[in-house]
Order: sequence, then structure tokens, then C-alpha cells
Amino acid sequence: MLRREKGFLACALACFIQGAQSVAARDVYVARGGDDANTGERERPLATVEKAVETLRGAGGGTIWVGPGEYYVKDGITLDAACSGASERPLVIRGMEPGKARLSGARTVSGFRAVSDDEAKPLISAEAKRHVVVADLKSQGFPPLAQLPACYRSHGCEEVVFGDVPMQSARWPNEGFTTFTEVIDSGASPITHWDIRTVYRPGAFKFPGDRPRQWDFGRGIWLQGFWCYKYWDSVLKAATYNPDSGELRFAAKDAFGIGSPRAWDKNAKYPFYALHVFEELDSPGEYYLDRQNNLLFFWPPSDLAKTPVRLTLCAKPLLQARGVTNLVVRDLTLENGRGAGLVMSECGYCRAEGCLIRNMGQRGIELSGSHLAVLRCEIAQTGAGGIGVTGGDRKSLTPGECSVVSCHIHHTGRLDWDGGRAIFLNGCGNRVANNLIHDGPSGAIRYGGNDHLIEFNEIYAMCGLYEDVGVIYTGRDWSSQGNIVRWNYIHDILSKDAQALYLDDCDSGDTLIGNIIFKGGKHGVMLGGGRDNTFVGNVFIDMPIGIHVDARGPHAIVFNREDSWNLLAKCEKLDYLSPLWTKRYPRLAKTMAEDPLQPLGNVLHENILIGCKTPFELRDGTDKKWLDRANNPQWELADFPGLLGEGTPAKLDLSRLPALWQKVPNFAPIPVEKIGLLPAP
Ligand SMILES: [Ca+2]
Ligand SMILES: [Ca+2]
Repeated sequence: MLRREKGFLACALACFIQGAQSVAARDVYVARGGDDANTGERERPLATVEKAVETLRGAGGGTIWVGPGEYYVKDGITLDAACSGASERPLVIRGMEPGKARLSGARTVSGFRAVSDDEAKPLISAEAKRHVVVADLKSQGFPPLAQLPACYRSHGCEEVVFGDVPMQSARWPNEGFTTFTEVIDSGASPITHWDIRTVYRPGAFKFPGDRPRQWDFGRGIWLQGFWCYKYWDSVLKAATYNPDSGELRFAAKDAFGIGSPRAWDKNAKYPFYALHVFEELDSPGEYYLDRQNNLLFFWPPSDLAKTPVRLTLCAKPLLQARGVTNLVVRDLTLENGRGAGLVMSECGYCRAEGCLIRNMGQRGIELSGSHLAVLRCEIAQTGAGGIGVTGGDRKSLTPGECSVVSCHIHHTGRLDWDGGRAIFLNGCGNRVANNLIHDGPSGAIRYGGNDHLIEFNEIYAMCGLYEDVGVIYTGRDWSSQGNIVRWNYIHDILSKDAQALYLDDCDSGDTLIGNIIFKGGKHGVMLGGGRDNTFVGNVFIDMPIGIHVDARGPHAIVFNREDSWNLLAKCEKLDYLSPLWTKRYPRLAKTMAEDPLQPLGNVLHENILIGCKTPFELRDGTDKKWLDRANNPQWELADFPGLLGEGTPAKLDLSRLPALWQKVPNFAPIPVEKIGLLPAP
């Protein structure tokens, strides 16, 4: 562990030195009011970052200084290997003043007028008829609007942003969900394995009430919701609606079919809302993009004369580097695009620092390669997730040494709930630390792969829509070994069916130490049938269930056929019996010889359980003898007056935690003062 920390420190120091030296390299300036025919010197700045990148292409580094103001990025800025800097002289693209230089994928819409009587006729709300305005996009030179797919999670099409805030495509109901209970046609077979069934055709359900009688299905109506399980959302287009029977049939298949096939889900309510429904444009902030006639209908939430209305246009990443080394993107705002904000694919020794990325249609940042870092960035209001990292090589266990450090990631997953997690981490040997993560529809961090370090993150108000979801989640892999999740603080999770630390579907070989969980959903730990996991010195406060262990393996794991549940095949792909893997993960090598289906080798020591209604829950015949379980004190909240501060809702006073662990022999103190965002430099 120490060796790896030193490695990260050395990398951080090297990056810092590179940053300091960059000022001496060639500088090119970009300014609003500049001209791409200029030389790019400070007094004669260029107009676009694209031109500046071209100017420094092949120069082996330099700094592009971007002056304050908004720069419309029509097709995304693309950097290839020839744009690489050198290790002592990176290519730096940097805002002159943090937060002031904005690369935007949107253009401003103008020319709004009141809707005509004919145009307003379908609107259900009389008030809306007075407030809704319309702009003709075609006459303003906008390209034709993209067509929404029949099934999507993040559509990648145009959206409307008012000032700096994404607006809402017209929906019904405006808040929360409506529900259906009556499935007419699941479109699918019975369960074939675990939760999977074969989906033959788009399904149908009975729409409750008669609201859709007022909607024009010819324009296209979409519905967003949970159609089968509360851990899988999708947006489906309606094909037909029968106003007499109430039958609504979809135009596309959901991955799981309509309605749950599980016996215990009978009479389940399926929450959904209708989306992109012109007739339901009935509240300030709602809009409707007429994608046939290229019109924008909008109910502005405040004075149109004072706040710009923007339409997101750029479908490519706003800034994209492929095969680039030694690139620094710093102090820039990337905003208002249809796709991702910043993408670095197959890159090395690059970093994004001090950037704000917001209002994107898909992920904020996507990284693959090695020695890549996202440092002190803010990611907000993304359609899908915050940051995706794939670094290193699993088979050779080569660490990627990528890192996401001290980032503030919030309000992700506006469009794609499952894909709206703050961080997706894959590959081998990467680090996610000191991030502040809050307000999202599903989990915060989803990881897979090997030897990652996830530490010092503070996470709250996540899992707003999902059930059976992990705040920090990994799943269905014996081979994802050597990951360490420690010293994270998870609190005030929104879903009543979330698991704070979720090792799903027999995931194995990880170490979870010194995490603090306060009101972290339903289970503090969901150890779902996995092996050789270590939970030591965690603190669980005010939870329905502290630690859950089950033995789902015999019902789920398969061998000898292709299936995501063939856990042995996943190991074999990585050559898990090679000398390298056998030495690194000796317990994994023995799996097949030691009752492979059962949750063996798990360690539960010195976990403090306070105010947990059920401290331990063992299911599926989990034998107590399989667990190495000792010294896990169980107390009541009343035993520690003052642990929760004054006020409602109660807040946990972290400074009182040492009083707890001092009572537990062998408890390793948690460095609570290091949790959360790093101090400003
Ligand atoms: Ca509405
Ligand atoms: Ca694992």
C-alpha cells in the first residue's frame, strides 16, 4: 500500500513541476474578439481554440491561454497524437481566469414570439397558452433537429438551457411519477436465468386514467420509468394508444420486458412519466422541441430579455484527445453539449484540473489510458454520469495510475438514471479520492477491475430514484480482486432500498476498511454471495440492517456456457492461474477447489454497529462457520448521547467517533479529518 501511495505522490509532484514549467514554453492566446488570421501573440490573439490547437500541432507542447468569454464549439475540439506535449513541456489549454473561459456546445436562440391560437390549441393548460412562446429554429440557421430514438437512456439530442440551467422537456406529471399495475403483454418469456428473460417484442400495459386521450401520439410520445425492475430504467416511445381499452403499446423493447416476472413482485406498481409531450407543456421551465417542424416552444421561468436561451448542438465531445500524451486542460468551463464534455482516449500523462463541466447530454469526463488525472474539477447537471475512468491492464496487472481527486460531482443523471453515477471506475490500479458526491438518481461509485483505491470520499443524497442499488457498488466478478475501499463517509442516502457498500452477485477479493455509514439506505453492507472479502473497522450508524451476507451462488453461478454469471470464464479470460495472478491473489487460485459456489473466506472484524435494527442478516442458509466474524460491537444510539448533533434532520458529529472506537480493542482509528475535498491550493 505504501509503495503505491508513494507512486501517486511522485506522479502528482511530476505533474505539478510540468505545470510550473509550461509558462516558459510557447504561449498562444485566444480571446473573444480575436482573429484566427492573427499570430496568436498576447496582443494579436486568435479567435478560436481550434486554431490555437492547430498552431501548436507538432510543436511538442506550449500553452494556449483562453481569455474570458463564451466560445461556441461547433464540432468539438479534437487533438491527436501530434498535439502531444513533452514530459518537461506539456500542451496546456488553460483559461486565463478560472471559471471565465467557457467552451460551449450551444448557440443562443432568439426571435421568440407568442404562440398563435392555432399553435396553442393542443395545450391542456389555459395558463400555458398565455405564457408559452415559440422560436423558429430553421429561420435562425439552426441545423435540423435530431430525431429521438425509440429506446434510449441518454438520447444525445438537443436540449434547452436557460442561463446556466438545463430546462425540462414537457412531461406529465410534472413532479414524481404516475404508476401502472396492469401488464397487458410483457413481450417476454418467463425467467431464463436469475433476472433475465428473452424479450420477443415491445410490450404493452394498461394506462391508468384517461389523461393520454388528450395527447397526439402522431407527434411521438415517450415514457420514462421502471418497466420491470427498480434497478433498470429506460425511455421508450409509445407506438399505439387505445383510448377505449387504455392499452398503451411500446414501439421498442425494454431490455427486461414489461412487468416483473418474479413471484414476489406481483401487484407491483411501475412508476413512470410521459416525456416530450407538447400538450403537457404547462409549467415554467418546460419546453417542447418540435423535431418535425424545427420549432422551440418554451415557457420561460423568468424574463427572456435578461437571460439567454441556449440550444445544445455539439454532439461530439466538446474537447477530445486521442492517443495524446502530456496534455493539461485547466481552469476551463465546458458546457451545454449534447454528448460528453471532455474525453481522453488511449492517452497518457494528461490531466484536467480546475475545470467546470456542466449541462452535458452524456458523461462529463471520460478517460482511458494511463497516468491520467482529474483534479479539483466540478461536474454538474450531466445527462448521464460524472466521470468514467478505465486505466491500466487487468491481465498483466499493470496499474493505470489514473486518479480522480478532490472533484465536486453533483446532480448527475438528469436523463439516464443508471448511467448517472458520479464515477465509473474500471481497469487496474487507479485511485478515486477526496471527492464530494451528492444528488443523483442511483449510486455514486461503480467499480470493477483490480487493485483500485477508493478513499476519503464524502457521499450523500444519492440513490434518489433507484432501488436495490449500491452507493459504492461492484458486482458479479470473482476476478475483481485487490480493491480497497476505505475511509469513505456515506450519509443521508435517499433510497430506502439502497446498500451503502454493495458487493453484488458474488463479487470477491476486496477490502473495505474504516468506512463511516450514517443513514446509508437499507443495508450498511450487502455481501451478496462473494468470497474472500474483508470488512474491518467500519462504523454503521442508524441503519435498518448493518451487515448482510447471503449465499446466492448456488442459485446463480453457472459454468460451461456463456453468461454474465459464468464467473469462472471471467477468471479464465484473465489467465487467473498464471504465476503472476496466483502470487498476487492466492485465495482466488483456490476457488474451484474450495466449494466455489459458497461465500467462503469473508472476514468481519471490529465493525461498530450503532442503532442498527438488525445488526447482522444471514440469508440463503449462510453458515456462520463460513464467516470469520469477531469483535463487532452492537450498541444503541442512546448509549452515545451527543453522537448526533442538535437539529432536524440529525447530523452525525464525526468528532465524536473516537469516543466509540476507543472502546473497541484493535480498532484502527479513522482519519476523519482527511475525508472530503482537499483544501484549496
Ligand atoms: Ca408538464
Ligand atoms: Ca471484487
